[in-house]
Amino acid sequence: MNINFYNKSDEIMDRGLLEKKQLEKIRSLVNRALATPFYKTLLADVGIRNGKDIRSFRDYQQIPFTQKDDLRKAFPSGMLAIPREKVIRLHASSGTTGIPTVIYHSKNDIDNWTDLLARSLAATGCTEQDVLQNMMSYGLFTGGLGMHYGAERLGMMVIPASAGNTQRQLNMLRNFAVTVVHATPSYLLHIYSRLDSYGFSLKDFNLKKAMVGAEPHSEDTRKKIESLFKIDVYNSYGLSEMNGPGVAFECVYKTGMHLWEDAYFMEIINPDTLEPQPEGGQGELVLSTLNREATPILRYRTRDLTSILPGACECGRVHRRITRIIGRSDDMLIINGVNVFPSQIEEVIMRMPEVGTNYQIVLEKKGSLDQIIIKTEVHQGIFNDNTRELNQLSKRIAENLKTSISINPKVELHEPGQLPVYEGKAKRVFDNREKI
Ligand code: DLL
Repeated sequence: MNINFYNKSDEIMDRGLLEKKQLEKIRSLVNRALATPFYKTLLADVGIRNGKDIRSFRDYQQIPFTQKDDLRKAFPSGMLAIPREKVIRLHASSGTTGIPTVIYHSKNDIDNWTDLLARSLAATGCTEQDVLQNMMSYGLFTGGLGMHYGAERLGMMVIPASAGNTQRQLNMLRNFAVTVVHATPSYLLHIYSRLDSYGFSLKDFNLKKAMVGAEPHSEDTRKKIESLFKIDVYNSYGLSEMNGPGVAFECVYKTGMHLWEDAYFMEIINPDTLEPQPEGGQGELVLSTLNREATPILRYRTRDLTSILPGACECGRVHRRITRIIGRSDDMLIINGVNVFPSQIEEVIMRMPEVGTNYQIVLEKKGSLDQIIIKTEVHQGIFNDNTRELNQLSKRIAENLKTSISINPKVELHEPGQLPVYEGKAKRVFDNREKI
């Protein structure tokens, strides 16, 4: 196996040295965090006034967790740790109504993140010989720009295709002899299903690898994409609160994702008791941004469920591997890569006076893409009117959901009393997609 390194000394080092560096980085991270109003209060409550107060990892574990809601409450800049003029970019998490979670980046932050992606791509065997077509959306979402910078840094030729427009994607794949694509797994399967109808066949392409992430997918889905396209597919994990892609990435051995431990400190906790899990136990991933300047984050509850794989990887990297994400400890849905909480859907539809009180959110696979169906009861009066009005109402509900939370649902209207009523906790979400 050909093993490539982007910066070998950062990837292969003594574990003891890595841990020593991590503790030093935690101390300076705490000092940076103390510059924000949010952490100043949070840390003072547990008696931490200086990074020096963290003498061991045990001390570190006294720091309270940070949650998505804390980031929302700190909107727009309660977690900004550096002067505004030192910020060169912001990203915000997708799919949130009203208050997004905003992450600011300094020049060093972008530089470090870029290095992590260059390192990740190199770990999959990418080199400057490769041409990467980036099919993740460019914008506030981190999948576009994050990967773009990393691939450029490695010297790859990057095509900033962004998401959607399948025919154009296929043309570019062929015309520029693309060797690597970056996309959600569901979009790659969708593209495959459209090859024939757009008059393409695999022979038109020079594709060798795909980097897939941003949404949960199973080992079978990976294998399916590999065998359909006859390429290698690598799992890429990340979240905007931790920069975006480039938090954990598979190497050529494809046996779990190396979590870049010189940039992120990881713990696995039991999401119910919040206690650390024993070695190798499955639980929720908690991360700290060891290097970040603009928006330092301590002990962030990702809500993603995984475990740390035992033993060393054959590639020799010191950074431990996590399993693919097997679910989430909250109710966040990921629909074609877009993150949505059911409560956000409820907020949008309940704002409309024609809509009744009962609704359901149904998720299905339509071909390889996710389809979301909103079934909602509407007031009786509307059913007495003509179908044109009903059609207009479904269209308006769909449009409101599209503009406020970027989902594209099919809307089904029901007469009052038609949807099931639950005595206890209402079941609103019916996820009929493949389970991992
Ligand atoms: O999805 C960042 C990203 C972009 C990762 C491109 C990989 C590739 P967010 O929009 O903040 O950021 O969504 C983060 O998506 O907490 C997971 O629940 C889920 N997720 C991301 N990657 C994977 C993956 C980006 N490989 C949320 N497998 C995370 C399963 C994933 N779930």
